[in-house]
This record gives sequence, C-alpha cells and structure tokens, in this order.
Amino acid sequence: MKVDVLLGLQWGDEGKGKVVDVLTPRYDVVARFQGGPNAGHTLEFEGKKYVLRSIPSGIFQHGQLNIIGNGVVLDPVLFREEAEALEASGIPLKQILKLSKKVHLILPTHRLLDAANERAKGGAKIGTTGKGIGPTYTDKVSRNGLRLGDVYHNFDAKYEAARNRHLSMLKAMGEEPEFAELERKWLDAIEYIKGYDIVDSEHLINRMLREGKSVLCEGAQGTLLDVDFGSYPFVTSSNTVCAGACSGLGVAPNRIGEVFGIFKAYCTRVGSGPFPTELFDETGKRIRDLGHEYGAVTGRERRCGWIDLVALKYAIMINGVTQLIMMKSDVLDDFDEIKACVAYEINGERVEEFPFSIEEDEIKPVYVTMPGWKTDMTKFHDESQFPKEFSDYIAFLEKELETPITIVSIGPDREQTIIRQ
Ligand code: 2SA
Ligand code: MG
Repeated sequence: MKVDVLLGLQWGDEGKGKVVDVLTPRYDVVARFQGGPNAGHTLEFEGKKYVLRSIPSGIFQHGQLNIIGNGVVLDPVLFREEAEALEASGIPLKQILKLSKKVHLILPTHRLLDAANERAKGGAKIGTTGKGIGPTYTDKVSRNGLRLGDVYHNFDAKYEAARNRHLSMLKAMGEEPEFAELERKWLDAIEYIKGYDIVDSEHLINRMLREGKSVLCEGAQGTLLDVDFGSYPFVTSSNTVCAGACSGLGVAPNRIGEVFGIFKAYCTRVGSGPFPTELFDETGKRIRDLGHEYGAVTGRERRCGWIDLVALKYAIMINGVTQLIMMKSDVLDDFDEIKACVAYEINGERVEEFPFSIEEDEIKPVYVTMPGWKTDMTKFHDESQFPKEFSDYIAFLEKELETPITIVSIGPDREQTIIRQ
C-alpha cells in the first residue's frame, strides 16, 4: 500500500485540520510527522469547534489508528491538557493513539530558551509560537535531545543533565528563571504519558502497510515555513515538506502515493518574515475579519494578502503535489475583484521562479485581476452551483499551477466541502 500525504503549501493555517477530518474516512491510519504544539489544527462539526496541537486530526473518526511519529516534538504538559480535554468529550484516546519512542521531548527549559532567544534577537525576532520548538529540534540535531522512549531508560539522570545544560545556557544569557512549578507539572505529565502506547512507530506503520492498510500523513505548518525551503530564517525548525513524512515516520520515498496540497484562496502569515503579497490596506483587514484570521494557538492576528502563485508553484514542485485543495474560498464571496500574483518584479525584471530572497523592499508582486463572483457559496452542495466567475477562477488556477483542484472548501463545517469530479 501507498502512503498519502496532506500538507500546507503556504505559511500554515491553510485548513489542514478540516481536510484531514474530511479525508480520514478513507484511511485506516492518520499520522503526524513533524512539528509540535506550535500547530493549531481547527476542526468544526456538529456546532462544536476543536483545536488540535499535537494529536492527529483522525481521532474524531471511528476505528482509525492515530500515530504521533518520530519527527514530532512533544510537550508532555500540553499533550496532557489536549488529551484530557478530548477524553472528557468521550474520545477513547488511549485506544486509538500511539506515540513513537523516538519523539523528542520539549522540556520546560526549552520553552524558556525559546523566549530568551527571541528576546535576544530583539527587532529581528522570528515571532515563534513560544512553545520551545526551535530549541528542542536544536538539541535533536546537536545530539543532546531527550526522547519519549528514554522514560524507560535511566530517565532522571538524562533529564537532569539536559535541564542543567539549559539552565547554564540561560544563565549565560543573563536569565535565571524560577521554574520549579513548571518542572513539577512536566514530571507529572511524563507519568501521565506512560499510560499510552509508546511504540516503535516505524515498524508499526510499515507492518500496517504490508497488511494492506492505508495511511494518511498529516503535515503541520506549511511549505514556506520549511527549515530548508521556507523564507529562512523566518521558518519553523522542521521539514514541513513531503520529504518530512519519510524521515518523520520511517516511510520510504517510493511508498508515497497521493500528495494533497492545501492552500487558501488568499494568503496569510503569522509571525515575522517577508510576505510579498501582504496587504496593509482595508482589503487586508477585510480578509482578516471575514476569514477570522487569528492564530489558533496564540491568538495572534494573521497578516493577510492576495494569493501568491510564484510561491505556490514552488511549493507544488518541492512537494510533488498531485491534487490541490482550495480552502476558504467563501471568504472572498463578496469581493468586487480578486487578485493573484503571477510573477515578481525584482530590479525591474520579471521573475517567475521563487527566488532565494523575498524581502519586501526588493520585490514587487505582478498581479492579474479577475472579477469577483459576488455570490454566497456557503450553502452550495455541488460544483454545478458555482457561479461562472468562480469556475473561471478555478480554471485559471489549475492552468497556472498545472495541477487539478479536487476539493474546494466553502465554509468551516465538514458539510461545507465540495468534492469535484
Ligand atoms: P515556531 O514556534 O518556532 O515553530 O515558530 C517559527 C515560525 O513558524 C510559524 N508558525 C506558524 N505559522 C502559522 N501557524 C502555526 N500554527 C498556529 C496556528 C500558530 C498560532 O495554527 O495558528 O496560533 O499562532 C505556526 N506554528 C509556527 C511562527 O509564526 C513563526 O513564524
Ligand atoms: Mg493552524
């Protein structure tokens, strides 16, 4: 069997949570392969709204197995909060969720280091989610990390060594935080996690594939936040691209089947960093208000702008996207005109390949303008109901992106999803 991958093609918040939830009935397993509680996957159905951070979005379906893969970094305290809330709403999480032994643990001191690093950067700060993501991946790569499987292997000594190393780093930065309470909660949460199945998830997932089971890998953040291909250094610390599913789950590249690339009909970004099509005017504000564009985890205002096809083409190339999924088209339902950036102008030259640097002062987006569809699409059930202008817009995007758009979302609810034939 093949593994399908679903990931974001912009700066995150494309609506992955909703789409995984819509697609999961087709799969036996849903697995997260990178990132951590910096993710905020929002799902809405039956009038309720859930935000998942570390737990895969497949948990609301019946009978599926969910896996937190080795590429993920996990904060035991936040995991516990998230898990207990889900258990309280009746989800038998301990039976349907398995965690990789190779998951790296976010320590309380990683979060303190994240904040201290940001303070030290001052005006050049990344605008991280403050969840300790960068310092935890740094420890992983520098071979100092603590893994979930370590809880059964001389854990106390390993934890204390890591903590003390972090405290001396903080001291060198002039910080001597009080964190006894944080540590107590963290150690309690480690005990809580021991109640879950902590497994060799690479073996489990490959065994399931051999048995003919289908797997959906759920990405977090987006391609433009990838540590290699994103707008570095304003990126997250993991590989958010398709290749991350291989290294973050132990799945071989020749196992990858469909790659679902998710994008919004416009573009958003939270945190700092370049954003060529960002709008600073009323239109940007209108998109933010209509699209409720605020961070799911931190509540931060998301920066908004027009869709950027230069960046999207790049993301499609890097990920090998086979199907596109367009989200939040309903947000543009009442706009007179819709714009799409089809090229950048850099030093007077037209550039269509995503360049090394996308700093605002060097780039001018080149737009095409199309008429808006001026129709409330939120109650539609079928693509035959689409107004002509919207069908034209889809056809334009498919031609530019050379990839079919197979799903269009017209509202936050599960029901507001049009599958195109
Ligand atoms: P980090 O915390 O080290 O990963 O931050 C580095 C950059 O990555 C961005 N980032 C995100 N961008 C969009 N959505 C994310 N998840 C949350 C959400 C964010 C929130 O779904 O809304 O609630 O604010 C996410 N996670 C990381 C981050 O803004 C930095 O630019
Ligand atoms: Mg999000």
